[in-house]
Amino acid sequence: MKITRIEIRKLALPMTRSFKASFGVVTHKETVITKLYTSDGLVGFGESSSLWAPVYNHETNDTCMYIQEKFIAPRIIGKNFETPQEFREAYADVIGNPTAKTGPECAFWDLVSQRDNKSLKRLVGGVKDEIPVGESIGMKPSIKQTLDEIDKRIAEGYLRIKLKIEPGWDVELVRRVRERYPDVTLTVDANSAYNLREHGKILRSLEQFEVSIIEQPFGECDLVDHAAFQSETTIPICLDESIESADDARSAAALGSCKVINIKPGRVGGLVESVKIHDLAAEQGIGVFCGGMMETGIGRAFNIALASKQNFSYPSDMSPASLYFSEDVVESSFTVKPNGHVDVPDRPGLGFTVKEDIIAKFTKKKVVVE
Ligand code: OSB
Ligand code: MG
Repeated sequence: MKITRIEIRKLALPMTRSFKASFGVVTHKETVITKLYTSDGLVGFGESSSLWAPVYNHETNDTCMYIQEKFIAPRIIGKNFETPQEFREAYADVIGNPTAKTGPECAFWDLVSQRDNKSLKRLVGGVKDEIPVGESIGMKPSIKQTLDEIDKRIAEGYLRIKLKIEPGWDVELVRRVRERYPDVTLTVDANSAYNLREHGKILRSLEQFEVSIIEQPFGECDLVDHAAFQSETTIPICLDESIESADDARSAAALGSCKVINIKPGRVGGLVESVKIHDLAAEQGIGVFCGGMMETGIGRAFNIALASKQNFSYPSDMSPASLYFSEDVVESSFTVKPNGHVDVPDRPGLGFTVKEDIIAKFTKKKVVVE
């Protein structure tokens, strides 16, 4: 398939409520949507969902747009590619910036899916018809408000509750949630807010509340302290920010830094690298779940396909866009069923119909390269 045109747009999406984590508060969500055109008349969509500032990883929505326009577009325009593996080779000399690379790569998967008349699920080797999901609960002004939100999600069927934590918003919160829900699968996510020397004891005290995962307690480059802590605690550590590639996953496995990996296509450059991490984790006995970057229905379509692979044994962060945004960019996106699962589409393309008028409505900046 010959790529003839790329449209890169930054969208600003009105949020129904803000989302707070240890890195800051997301009050208005921006994301980058990439559209690829081929000489055969196909179009494919992908998403690079980053944040307003480099507070989660080193990227932002603006750096994603810049890297795509200046360094990815010139390497793919006018060229022929048959497979996603071949496609990403075209910009393999561009170091890092995995979130920027995710939009174009996923848009190419969308094209391949349409060309081969084969769902994304089948293309990535997915085996499940439905995937278990949980919600990531942002930090609230009070524990009471947190419990109110958890009440709703549990009533809706969500199978796991992940609490965002930071020093001072941890033990008491977990105690109260555990008191109210003795049986719920409970995980915590610190987004790197702790360090081993100061906080090892506090984090270990979460063992008494049967927390099933501590996600990314320490710095993103700190595989060594994660390994030291994993050897001291019975709670499985899950790495998120630390894993930007299959090589990072290999290092973490060799050091014993985690027992679980949160695989986000948007953090590792797309589905090719995500599948590599999935396979490596399966070999190494590391569990995985699919995380998210509060994507729209476009980005979520790729996450769902990925999460239908065999080794995704933990519930994924797959709440529908409606939990964050007043309008989504796809028509009738997925819903969480009363059994806490989301159906995996099995038709060619995204599996959801893109609403181009909504994309246009929320476009803040647009760049075209052809
Ligand atoms: O650490 O998993 C994270 C959102 C933005 C940035 C980082 C994270 C998150 C979430 C929400 O936890 C996950 C989602 O539903 O997309
Ligand atoms: Mg996380």
